[in-house]
Amino acid sequence: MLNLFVLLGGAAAIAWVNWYFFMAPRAAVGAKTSGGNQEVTITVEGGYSPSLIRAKKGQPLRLIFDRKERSPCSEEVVIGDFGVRRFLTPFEKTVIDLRPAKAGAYEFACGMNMLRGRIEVEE
Ligand SMILES: [Cu+2]
Repeated sequence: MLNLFVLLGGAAAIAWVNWYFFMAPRAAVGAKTSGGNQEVTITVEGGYSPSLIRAKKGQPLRLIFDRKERSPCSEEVVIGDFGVRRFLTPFEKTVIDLRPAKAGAYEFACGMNMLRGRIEVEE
């Protein structure tokens, strides 16, 4: 009987972790635009905040990663679709300039693919 509870508890914990990391609702933040340049600052601390970014296609998009921790998990950011893999210095801002040519969803993640975010590029 006790074993069953342990098993159920474990299953519930796994389900929660999956929901938290992959399905929890996230508020989208639109990149600020000035003179055709889009810019958004992303705080890196146990995750990306915001983790869902909206941008317009065909316009330069500047992501400013503001890393507020030393945790090895977040030391690299990877934006596969743009061929970007960059080291984020702790307690500094790292600028990554993109120019999304096509509408679509582009994932970014830490080097281990644990922390995740998404850029949604609209027409
Ligand atoms: Cu990581």
